[in-house]
This record gives sequence, C-alpha cells and structure tokens, in this order.
Amino acid sequence: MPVALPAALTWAELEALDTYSEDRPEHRENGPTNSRANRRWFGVESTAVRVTLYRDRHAWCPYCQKVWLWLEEKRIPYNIQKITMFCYGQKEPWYKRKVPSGMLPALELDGRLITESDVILESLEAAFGPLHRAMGDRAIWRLRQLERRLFRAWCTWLCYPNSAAGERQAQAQFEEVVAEVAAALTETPGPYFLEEFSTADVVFTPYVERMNASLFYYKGYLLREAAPPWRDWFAAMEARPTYRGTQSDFHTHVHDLPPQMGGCWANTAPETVRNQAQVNDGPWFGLPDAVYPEPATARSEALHRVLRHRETLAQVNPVGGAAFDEALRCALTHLMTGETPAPPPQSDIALRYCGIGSACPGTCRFMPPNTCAPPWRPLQP
Ligand SMILES: N[C@@H](CCC(=O)N[C@@H](CS)C(=O)NCC(=O)O)C(=O)O
Repeated sequence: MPVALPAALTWAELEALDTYSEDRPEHRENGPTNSRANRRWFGVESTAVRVTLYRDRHAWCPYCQKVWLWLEEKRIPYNIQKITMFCYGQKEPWYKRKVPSGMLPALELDGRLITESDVILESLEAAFGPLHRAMGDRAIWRLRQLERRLFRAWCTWLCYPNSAAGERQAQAQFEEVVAEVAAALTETPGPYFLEEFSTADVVFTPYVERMNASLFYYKGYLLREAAPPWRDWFAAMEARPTYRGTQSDFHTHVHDLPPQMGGCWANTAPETVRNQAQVNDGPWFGLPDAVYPEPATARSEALHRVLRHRETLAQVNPVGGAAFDEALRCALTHLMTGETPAPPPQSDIALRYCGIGSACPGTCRFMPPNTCAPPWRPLQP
C-alpha cells in the first residue's frame, strides 16, 4: 500500500509555530549586533547620536563590515541607512545626490559626510578614541600593509584563470603571505594580532572571512586550518557576539563574490569538487564557515523572517502563485517539524530563485538559462 506523504502545514499552522521574540525593535536597537537594526543607540538619548552609517542592505559589503564592526566594538551610538548595491537594482537617488559615485560605506559624523572606509575609521578615532591602537600606529600600519598583501595574493589566485603551473605558483604565493600572517599573530600572547582585540583584527576580518569561504569552495583550501594561529584567531573572533552579528555564511559568500570580484575560478582538485557539492547541496552542518553550535533560536528566527516577508517573496518570485506558495510551505514544514511533504512538480525553481534579477551574470548552476530573468517564464501547469 502506498504510504501517504505528510501535508505541508498551512500558513496559520506555521504562524502558530513562530515563537521568535528577538525581532522586537528594542532588541534590534540594544541587543546583540544584528544586520536588521536601523539604529543602534545602546540606551542613549537621540540627541547624543552623532553618527549615521550608510551601508548596503544585505550586509555583504566588506568595507561596510569593517566600519560596522568597529562601531559595534566601541559601542558608539549610531543610525543606519541601508542602500541598494548596483548589482541589486537602482541606487537610491537621494544617496547619489549625497555620494555621486554611489559607493559604500559612507558615514556622517556631526553632519560631516565621510567616504572611504579607512578615512572613516580615522575620523571615528579622532572623535571617539582608537580601538586599542590607532590606524596610524606603527604596529597597526604594518599589519594593514600585510592585510593588503594577503588580499592581493588572494585575488591573484582566485580571480584569474590559471594554467596548472600558474595555479601552483599563485597558491604558493598566497601561502607565503598566510605564513607571514601566522607569524604576525604569534608576536603577542593571545589569539589576536596585538596584546588585545584591536583595529588590526577589524581590518583583517572582512576579507579573511571571504577568503575562508571562497578558497574552500573554489580551491579546496581551508584557510582557518592553515596553521594554529589562524585557527585560534578564527575561534576567538567567533566568540565575539559583535563579529558573529556581522558574519556571513559560505553559501552566501561563494555566490556573491563572482559578480563583485568579476569572476572566481575553480580548480579541479577532488577537495574542491567535494566542497562545492557540500556548500551547494549540504549537509551544511559541519561546514567550516562557523564552528560554534547552531543557536537554539536559529530555526524559529528563519521561520519568523520568511513569514514576515512572504508576501514580497511571492510577488517577486518568477514562478509565484500556488506552486510557489505550496513549495515554500513544504520547505518551512520540513524546517520546523523534520517531516518531508512533497512539493509540487518543478517547483524547485521557485525556491532556488535568488532575487538577483536582471543583473544576473547567467552562470548560475541552479536555474536553466533565461528562466529567472525578466520576462518571467511561468511554470507550465
Ligand atoms: N576604497 C573603498 C572601497 C569601497 C567599495 O569598493 N565599495 C563597494 C562595495 S564592497 C561599492 O560600494 N560598490 C558599489 C555598489 O556595489 O553598489 C573603501 O574602502 O571604502
């Protein structure tokens, strides 16, 4: 006798499972670092807020992350204005009037507009004091140079097609700088670059996070395990709620980097093939993007966020309609109950839609060509 599959929960049943309470405005404003807040006042009066940070909507921009993490570490009260990145659509006209290039981040300090993340940090230091040591301090300056060398070696390896010999050379050059960074990390006791957490750690964070993700996926190489000082630095960073609140995951980074960097080139090593399969298709537990346990509230937060945006998700989805509605409920039912109701045939396209729209480079492995760029091609009934 055929076994009946469980049915997807209704929206009302899913809403009844939504117990996530950390999305309240006061929690976003004063609780742990999070990407949803529009203001972080840390309990002060609005008149004491001197800073507005302009950053990207999706918390992807590495230079924004640098300034964001610094503000969070120093607990400087600030407002946040979220701006669309070019690859996601129209830049807000009011922002273009303020910053004609449209580049992010930008910051207003006492009404003065500042661009360029390093200049922003220097201005913040002048107003609020350094994060342990200043950007111009000799030790910090030397580490900033080292970070740029690591960045360049990473780009050379990742962002250009290489012959087999070129690939070996680019990897060797990257690993040379990786060893220098490991040596720099051991110059002081403790896991950070200097005696305590400082601007140097903030400066390294955004691209090291992206290197860890992209090299795992495109080169089968795991930066966080490159040497004990690297492993200890990552672990220490992930123990900080400030960093965790700004941190992204492997899946997001490996697919957001190619349009931002102009391409990422994979090698054919067996580790690469295995890592790509795991990042794309799971199992996602055990991926080395974060080594702390899944927060107890993770599933209810995911449910809450999808419920909050489900009308918009349906409106912009290329499939939309009943097929999308049911497929989404099947996924959420699985998330919350572990049951696996069967989604409508072909509706996987609806759930794999990423939202990048007309800026899509057309290289996506999930969607058949032209199924997700306007004009939308609806599923056949
Ligand atoms: N040198 C600049 C670089 C900033 C930068 O490249 N920002 C990129 C995002 S990571 C940007 O705003 N691009 C425009 C866009 O994508 O909308 C800084 O340090 O602030």
